[in-house]
Amino acid sequence: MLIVSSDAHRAHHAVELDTGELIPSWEHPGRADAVSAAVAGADLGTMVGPDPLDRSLVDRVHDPVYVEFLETAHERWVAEGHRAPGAMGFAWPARGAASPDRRPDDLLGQLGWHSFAADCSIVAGTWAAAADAAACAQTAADAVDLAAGAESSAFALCRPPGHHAGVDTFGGYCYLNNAAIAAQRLLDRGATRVALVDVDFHHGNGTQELFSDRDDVAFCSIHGDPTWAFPWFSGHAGETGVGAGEGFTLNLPLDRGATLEVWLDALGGGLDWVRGHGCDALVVSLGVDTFEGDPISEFALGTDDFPAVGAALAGLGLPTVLVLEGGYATDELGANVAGVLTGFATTAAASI
Ligand code: SP5
Ligand code: ZN
Repeated sequence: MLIVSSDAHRAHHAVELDTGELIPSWEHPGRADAVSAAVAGADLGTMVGPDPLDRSLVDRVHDPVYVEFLETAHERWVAEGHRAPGAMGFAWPARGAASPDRRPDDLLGQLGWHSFAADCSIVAGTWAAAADAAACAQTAADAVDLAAGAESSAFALCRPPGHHAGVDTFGGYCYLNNAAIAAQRLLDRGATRVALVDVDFHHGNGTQELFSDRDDVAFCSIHGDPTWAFPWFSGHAGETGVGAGEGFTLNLPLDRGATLEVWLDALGGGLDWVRGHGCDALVVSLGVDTFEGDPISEFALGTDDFPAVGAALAGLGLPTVLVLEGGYATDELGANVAGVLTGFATTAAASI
C-alpha cells in the first residue's frame, strides 16, 4: 500500500467555537504526526510526498469561486487589519433569509456564505495545508491499478480532513473534499462508477452534496444519527439521492454508543448495497472517531476492533484509496488508523 503524506499540514492549526468557547481546534497538527509515526512503524508500504496539485481537478469538484476564496481569504483578513489568527464565519444565510442566494461582496459576509459551522477557521497556513491534502488524495488515486483488486491500494494521510466540505462551503474542520477529489480522479482515469464508503463518526455531508445528483459515485455513510450528532442537518436515512443520483446515496445513522457488533452489522449492509451498484473502485473516508475514547464523538469501537473494519472493506475486492478523515483521541489515533490499514492489507493479500 502506497502511503502519501505532506508536512504542509503543520502550519495549519485553526481555532474553533466549541459550545460557546473559542479553543484551539481538536483537529490539530499532532494528529497527522501520530498517524505518520504509526503507519511507518506498521511497515505497510512506501511513504511518498504528493505530486503537484491538478487545480482543474479541484475546480471540477468544487466551485472555482470558492477555491479562489479559500486561497485568498487569509490574505484579505490580514489586509483588513483583523488581529484574530483565524478568519471564521459568524452570520449565515439560514432558513428565512430574504436573499439566501446572493453572495455578499465583503470578506466577513463571504466567510458566512462559504461556511456552515463555526468549528472551522482559516489561518495563515490553511490553504497550503488543504491544497497539499487534496494533492495527497489525487496522488493516491493515481497510484492504484484499476484492473486489479483490493491488493492495489493507497492511503492518503490527509490533514486537514475533507468529507464535510461541499461544493462551496467549509466546516467541520474541512476545506477541500479530499475523498471526493480522489473519486473524481478515479473516474477521470476510466473507472465507470466509484463506491465512496464513509466510516467517520460524522455524516459526510459535503461528499453527499457533491455527488447526490450523480450516478457515477455510490455514496454510503455510517454515522451518529443527525437527530443528536454533528452536522445535524443531513445524514438521515431518507436522503437517498436526487434526480439521476436517486438510489446512489445510502445513509446508515446509528444510536449513541454503537459497539463493533452493531457498527459492523451496519457496514455489512452498506457493503452489500455497494456490491449491488456495479462499482469498479473504492474510496474510503477513513475516520476513526468511532473510537470509544474519542473526545468529541459517541461510538464505542476499541483499538482492537479496527483491523476488522479494514478487513470488511477489503472484502469488496476493489482497488482502493483510503483517505484520512477524523479521529481526535491523539494518543490512540495512530494505532487505530494503522489497525484499519493492517486489517485491510492482510485481507487483500489473502484474497489474491
Ligand atoms: C472530520 C471530522 O471528524 N469533523 C468533525 C467536526 C465536528 N466539530 C463539531 C464538534 C461538536 C462537538 N462538540 C463536542 C464538545 C466536547 N466538549
Ligand atoms: Zn468525524
